[in-house]
Amino acid sequence: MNVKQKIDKLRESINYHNYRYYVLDDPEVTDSEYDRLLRELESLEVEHPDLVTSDSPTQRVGAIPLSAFDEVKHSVPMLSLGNAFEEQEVVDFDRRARETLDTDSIEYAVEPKLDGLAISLRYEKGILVRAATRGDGVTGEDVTQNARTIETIPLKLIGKGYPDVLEVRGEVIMTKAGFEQLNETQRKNNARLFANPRNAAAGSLRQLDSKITATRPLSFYCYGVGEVSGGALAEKHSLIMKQLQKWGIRLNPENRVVKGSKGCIDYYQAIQDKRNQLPYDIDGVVFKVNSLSQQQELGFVSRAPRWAIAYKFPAQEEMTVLEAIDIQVGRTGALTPVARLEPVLVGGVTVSNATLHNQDEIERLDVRPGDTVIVRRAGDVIPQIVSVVLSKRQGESGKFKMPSVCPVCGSIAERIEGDAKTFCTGGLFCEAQRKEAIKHFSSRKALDIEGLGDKLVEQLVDANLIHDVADLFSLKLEDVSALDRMAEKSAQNLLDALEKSKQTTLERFIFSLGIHNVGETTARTLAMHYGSLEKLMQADEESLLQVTDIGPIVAHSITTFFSQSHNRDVIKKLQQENVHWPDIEVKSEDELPLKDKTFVLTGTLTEMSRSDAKTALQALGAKVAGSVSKKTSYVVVGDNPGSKADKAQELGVEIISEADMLKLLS
Ligand code: 9MJ
Repeated sequence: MNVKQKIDKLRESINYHNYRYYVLDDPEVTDSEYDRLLRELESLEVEHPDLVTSDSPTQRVGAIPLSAFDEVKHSVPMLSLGNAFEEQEVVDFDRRARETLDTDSIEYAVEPKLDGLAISLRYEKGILVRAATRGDGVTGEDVTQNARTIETIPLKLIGKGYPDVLEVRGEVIMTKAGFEQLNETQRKNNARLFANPRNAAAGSLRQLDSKITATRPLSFYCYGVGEVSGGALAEKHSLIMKQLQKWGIRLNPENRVVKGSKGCIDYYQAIQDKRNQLPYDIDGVVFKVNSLSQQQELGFVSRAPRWAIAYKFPAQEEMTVLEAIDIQVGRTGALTPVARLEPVLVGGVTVSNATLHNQDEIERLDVRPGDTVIVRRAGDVIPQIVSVVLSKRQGESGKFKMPSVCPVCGSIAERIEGDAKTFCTGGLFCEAQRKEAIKHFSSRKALDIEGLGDKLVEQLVDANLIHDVADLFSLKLEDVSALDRMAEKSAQNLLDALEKSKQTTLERFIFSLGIHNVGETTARTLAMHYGSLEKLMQADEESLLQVTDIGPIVAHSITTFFSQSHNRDVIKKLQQENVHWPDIEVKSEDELPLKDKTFVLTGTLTEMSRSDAKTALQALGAKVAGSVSKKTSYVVVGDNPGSKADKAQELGVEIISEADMLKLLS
């Protein structure tokens, strides 16, 4: 086989696997096998650039950015659809069609109505030569470069028998999951958020730089054809769709064929019931007379066919007035602004609240009490405010600002740089956080109170038996055994476990306080550095910044926590209940046990993350390096270690397991 034949074979194989994966949703090879084929093709093409063709599966991205889109005149206009909002309109549509056709019953091809952007893909001799948006139906924009980056759009048809010219029409969409992910990335990059998947799909397809489009999770479903010449297609819409599928075009798996208006209405119901489970947004269903000769007989009114109709679901977006912005304190202490709305029916459900996420979101929307807003409810998700109708803003309501104290407990509420959320710093004290704080306090890595699970904490708080963590230690046997499903024996076990937990370690105690940004590793570092709680409580930010791996955010969280009298009160109460620990002899830098030792970590650790292991090693004076050299003292090998383990062997550096490292740490 010569190189050209090899390349052709690889392309054919990749196109076939794309078809199995995207069109049939039934892959024949693993992702890694697919990647291997693609890489093999890529490297052959690098060696033989003269053999690269534009329909090669390696050539999806790469064109240089455009300054504007060219216009494309559609050779066959792209249709719009008439709408029905009520059952009666569907019944009337079917009756009119039956009368025109002089028949008792009509067969319909029925499809979900995807909420994306219509696109026309022109294949000439099986090669994608142009992609155009719908535009006004007569003239659209040439988005070929962008469409080529969408993996569900084949660059080349597979199989045989397709017409010389075949325009495939359908919808470019973004899945709900893809949309959420994209907005998450946009949020992280401080970039503009998209209001809904449709806008995100539109914004992504209409990028002048196709490299950006390539990063966006777009996909394509076909629902019709435009120009067909140099070959003929089947006599029914549903059969044409099946032909296209065989040539590698993706169809919606929900497409069906039904009889009469009853079949159409039943389908509408079935899809509506499924709407929230579908991975993409739809705004209704489409009914199409299946027979092409019947379609021809029915003809058009202006640009909408008399043989098709869209039956729309109730809208998911409505307009209403934002009455106020309230603050809710979550179980983790996060302060979340909540929009109180004048109640409005959205998609059949009355909406009176919507989340506003955080200060950034409020600023992005520039939403103020009194504003008229667009509210969107998609499925089960919490309703969102999409935008403000600025033209309806009256007077000058001030911009909204997050409060500086927690509305539940009055503790300082803080937004730390780099975090979008504002948090209450009341920790142990805040009623909103009470249950979570107590669960954390008793958890395995904190005071490790055996038998005090999440359910029991909730019962104890709900029964008003405890208000803060210190109250745990004054629980009485009769109180506990009176709880649901609590026999005297297990109540006594709990009291014993509480008694036992009083003897703890400094690092566990620091961790148990639930100070923001202080996890178990930081707690250990602090314990080792300060040796006693008193010293830690007295430390100022400057002192804290001297501690290994403690930066300004963590330092600030710690000083804020201890600066609040109610937090100090709870600690005092705990000590009065005889929660105690031995102080730690603080070693100077020179005395640290792993001083002069250099560690390299490789592979996945199971007991702690690599970064926690690094901090723990550093706390004992060790250095942690990124690569193995003769100076390395130990290479710690986790699961699936990389080449560092081989290098260690080569250099004769001692290799130890994660368990060995934990022994050194303890
Ligand atoms: C959508 N948007 O899903 C049509 N559509 O047919 C389906 N749109 C359509 N069909 C003719 N499934 C014109 C538009």
